[in-house]
Amino acid sequence: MTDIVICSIPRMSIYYPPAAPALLKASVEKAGFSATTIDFVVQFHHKYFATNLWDRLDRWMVLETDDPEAYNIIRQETQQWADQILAYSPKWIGISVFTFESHRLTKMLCLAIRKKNSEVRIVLGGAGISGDLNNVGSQYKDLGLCDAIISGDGERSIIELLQNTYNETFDRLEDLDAWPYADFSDYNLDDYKAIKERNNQSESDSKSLWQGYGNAWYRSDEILTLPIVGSRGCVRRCSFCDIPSLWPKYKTRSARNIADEVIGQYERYNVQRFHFTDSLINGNQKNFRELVQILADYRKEKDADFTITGQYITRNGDSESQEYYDLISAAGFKILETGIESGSEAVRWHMGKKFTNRDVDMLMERLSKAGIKAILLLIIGYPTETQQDFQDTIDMLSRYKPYVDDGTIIEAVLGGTQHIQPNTPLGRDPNVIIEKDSEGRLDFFNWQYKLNPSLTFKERIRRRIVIMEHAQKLGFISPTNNQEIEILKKRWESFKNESKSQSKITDVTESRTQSKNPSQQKTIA
Ligand code: B12
Ligand code: SF4
Repeated sequence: MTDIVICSIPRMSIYYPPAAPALLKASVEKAGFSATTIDFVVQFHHKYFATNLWDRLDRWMVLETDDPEAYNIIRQETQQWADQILAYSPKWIGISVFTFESHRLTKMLCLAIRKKNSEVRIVLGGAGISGDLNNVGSQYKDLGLCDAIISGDGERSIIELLQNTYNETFDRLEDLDAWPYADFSDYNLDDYKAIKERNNQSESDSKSLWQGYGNAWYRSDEILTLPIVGSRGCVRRCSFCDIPSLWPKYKTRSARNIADEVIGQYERYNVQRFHFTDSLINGNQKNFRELVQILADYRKEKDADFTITGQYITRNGDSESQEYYDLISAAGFKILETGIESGSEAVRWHMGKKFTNRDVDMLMERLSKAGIKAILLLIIGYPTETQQDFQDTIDMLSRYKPYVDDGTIIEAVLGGTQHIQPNTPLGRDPNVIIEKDSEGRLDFFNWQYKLNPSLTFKERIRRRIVIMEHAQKLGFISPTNNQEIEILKKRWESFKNESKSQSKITDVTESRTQSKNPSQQKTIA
């Protein structure tokens, strides 16, 4: 008998064990209740990854394909998962819905649980519920699939739920240091090791591409990675980003508090890598510098070998120095993901990114000298992007080829062209017209910007393909290419079907030839 079972469900890449249930378990137990966490993501991955079914199952979740075989497998899985959960005789079952890509599966799991036990109560939480524009969580509640939904940070609300005082308010925690560290004790952390071994045994080349990010070859040779949630929200307000609307205030844990968790988990589990889930690890520069100093001192003193990855904002290069990057490296920071977004300063300025090409040049040079690797995040087809702006991005990639060659830039994420969310400054811009799909829903990929009418959806896709070919020629690796192109292809198909007047549009997302390196393949299988 347990008060609550909290489970993670696909679709999540398994670069590390899911953070949310581990944090919620720690908070719930500190408040005097019992909690058990189950990770169905890793179970599902172990069973299907590297089999011929993997892509179909993944497509069923992401592209919502009408595939009876995939549906039947998911139905069987969710029934087994329901048995596994119910074996704990919980009062509550919490399902962590990581993104909208888990909605279909959430529904199946709720149905499976309901069918087997009509007494147990179900609560849904996670970013796939909190930030969902279609309010799927509320719809599921209205349909009786669940009994409660928790939006925003879950730590305080889930305790209130168990105390029967929860009143459905969207919560954001104030003092992050006051909450306990993640508790991974229910997970078999060995399950998250040896991914490289499994990859080597795989039957097809494409699965690691479709799953993308978490399984890229150069990340998989780590023994164990754990997530760390250092801050929530963001200090910037980029025009295309919904993070500031989801987290109106940026909050960070103190450097000491973060370092204590890193050191504690390292000493307990011999963690080889930590990944910060933060929108920006250097949002608060003072705190970040302090963290870096504490970790650099610890690593030196104990000869500790853990490394760290996370998302990092490029800042004014003149306010930083090579010594600073050497210290970041000494603290263990090994890969920084940074949203450069465009090679055009005009585009970046419109986005609100607040750094120049010179700042990026300085950053690349310093990272290279400090032995830190970079992942560049790019957006193709931003509303104001002209042909010249696009050319600037192409030129930037050419300029950075030496950093690909010396191993500094390990990946360029080209994305799925600009997607405009309504809860962003771009979404509120009267010059942005978002089209509707055949079911009358807003199609956030298919938009027009009145001030740049030649940037049609077709032109955005064209640019995405042109830059992909350019990046591949230069040797950039983009492991999520296949997935991004396939999503665009689906969008394009639905756009074509609706645009009767455009019946002669050619399919700009058609398959291309494969590169030998699986991580560089761009073919849609
Ligand atoms: C790290 C990250 C990733 C990583 C790692 C993913 C992974 N497997 O762990 C990568 C880069 C791979 C990734 C990819 C994607 N991501 Co992402 N990602 C994030 C990020 C930055 C942090 C997530 C995180 O771990 N946070 C820390 C944990 C603790 O927070 P949490 O899961 O939200 O949990 C808290 C609450 O939600 C709640 N809660 C969670 N579960 C439960 C369960 C119960 C029962 C309760 C009561 C409460 C509760 O309590 C927790 C503690 O407060 C967030 C943005 C952000 N800053 O949060 C986006 C975010 C989650 N990602 C998002 C999206 C859309 C994606 C992609 C679909 C993007 C794409 N188009 O490919 C893919 C999907 C990949 C996948 N299937 O794994 C969106 C989700 C929006 C939505 N409504 O669907 C977010 C919010 C970003 C955004 N700007 O909108 N992502
Ligand atoms: S894009 Fe990154 S830096 Fe900009 S607001 Fe969003 S999370 Fe912050």
